[in-house]
Amino acid sequence: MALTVVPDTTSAPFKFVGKWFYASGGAGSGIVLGENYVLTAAHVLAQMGDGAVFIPGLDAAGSTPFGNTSRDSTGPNYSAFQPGGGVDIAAVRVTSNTSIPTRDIPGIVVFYDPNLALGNVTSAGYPGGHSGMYFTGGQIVSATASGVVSLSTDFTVETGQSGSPIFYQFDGKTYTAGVVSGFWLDPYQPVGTVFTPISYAGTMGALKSAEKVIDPKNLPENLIQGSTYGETIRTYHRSEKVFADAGADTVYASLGSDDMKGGAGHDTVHYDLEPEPIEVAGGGQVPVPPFDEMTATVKANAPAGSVEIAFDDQFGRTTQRVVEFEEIVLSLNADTVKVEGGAQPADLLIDASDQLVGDDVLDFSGYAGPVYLADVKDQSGTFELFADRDLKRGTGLEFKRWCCPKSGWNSAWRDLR
Ligand SMILES: [Ca+2]
Ligand SMILES: [Ca+2]
Ligand SMILES: [Ca+2]
Repeated sequence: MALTVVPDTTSAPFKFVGKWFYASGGAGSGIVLGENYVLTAAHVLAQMGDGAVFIPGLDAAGSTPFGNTSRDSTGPNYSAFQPGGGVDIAAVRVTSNTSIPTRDIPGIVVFYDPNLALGNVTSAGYPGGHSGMYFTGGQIVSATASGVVSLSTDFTVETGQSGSPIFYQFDGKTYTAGVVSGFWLDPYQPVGTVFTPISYAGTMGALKSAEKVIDPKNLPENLIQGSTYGETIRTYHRSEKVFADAGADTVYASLGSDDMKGGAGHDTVHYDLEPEPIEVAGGGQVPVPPFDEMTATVKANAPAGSVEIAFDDQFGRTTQRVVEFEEIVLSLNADTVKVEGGAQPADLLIDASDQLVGDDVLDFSGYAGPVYLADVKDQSGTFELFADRDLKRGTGLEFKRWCCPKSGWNSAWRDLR
């Protein structure tokens, strides 16, 4: 669509879009990405210089409804730049977020196959030949594996719009899929860069430097869209919605109130990797308890095996929901695994990593579906395991011993070997 003036730059998502004023003259566009970060094109970062100023919501009259902020040259930034039409995306550290509420910022969407981004997108930015913020839209018509996208020629891009967000709608919400990089002439061809798992990891790493002390409930929620192939999906400190889709997928859990859907295929979610330590204001690090005091509950009457995983982090109790996962690998600190009636995962595997101790509980007494246990044993004498029927041993897994039906559970441990 032709460039259309944004009538109200204080409405979402436009209030997060802003104009970069380079230190030595010149200008670009960008969007507030998170606490103390602005997303833009890497070539905009390369040109802006120290002291560049970013003004979100700037309108044609020159009013600055959310104040302004400036580049924090001490970083850390994330920048991926392949000059000459390649990857061109950057997360730039700024000195403050002005007065914009962090939680209302559009989340990031990352596609494990960039071709999944094909389709309708929109953008807003600051074309240099006009005053004020302008809106445009069109389609992503092709994408490379590294996330370089070609936009339809009706997606109008002029000088100055470099670094404008590419907005993607999903489920009624606006997400930021990447940025406008620029355009080719003769023939006219607007181009951009969308997030890939690599740039998402780098961006989340930079964001974490500012967001690690913020409860994920007060941060935007990101969207991770897997492909129809099996893949390894890593999650980060923000709350994330994960659609692993078809294929045998492996997801590594992290912090935040994540919702994960495994889709078709034999899918595994790991809660056994320690989250990165948290750096605290004033210096020093606090190790994050590795999914401490964890409970896993298969909810009653949940369709297709909805499992709630709860753990304690530095912000208190966090609950994540996983559905359509066949294997759940728990941390060494798993304390309660309670499987209630109604849910029917195809094969629920609990890997307790040989560390259930003390008053830990494994309770399958109300569950009718198949449950596989790996590496579970009593280490200190009071571990309880309830089961109304035979449990099963996972293929190739070390299965120690199991207990009899609940009615006589403490009478006879059995050795499966
Ligand atoms: Ca997949
Ligand atoms: Ca997360
Ligand atoms: Ca899958």
